[in-house]
Amino acid sequence: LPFKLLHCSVNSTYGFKSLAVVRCAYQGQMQEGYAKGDGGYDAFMNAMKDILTAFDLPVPQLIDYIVTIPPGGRTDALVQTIITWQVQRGGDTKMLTTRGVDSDQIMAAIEATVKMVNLIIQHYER
Ligand code: ILE
Repeated sequence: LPFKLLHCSVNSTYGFKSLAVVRCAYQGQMQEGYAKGDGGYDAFMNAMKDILTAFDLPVPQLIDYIVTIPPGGRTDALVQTIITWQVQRGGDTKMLTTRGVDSDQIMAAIEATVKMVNLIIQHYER
């Protein structure tokens, strides 16, 4: 896949805003984002916005975000996150849905997000 997540740290603390540090690679270049947010995923997406903008890639809008675990779940259960995005590029609007699965709920969402960026590249870039 052309767009890669190299490193990501999301920090949630009680009483402070969440913080995210993200490093991504695309077309032989590296970009880093550092942002706070209202929740870990918001912090991650704020960092991603800077990275996507630096790479001149469209920043999608989140439409829906669904988190599920298997019935009779345990705290070590796998988490599935399904995210729906709206992407605008040159007058064209698209809806995309991606899915991530990981035992860590924030990483499941991050996996879905990286898939979304690669789908956007597939649709809009050469
Ligand atoms: N604000 C939350 C978070 O950052 C959710 C994001 C609502 C989809 O984790």
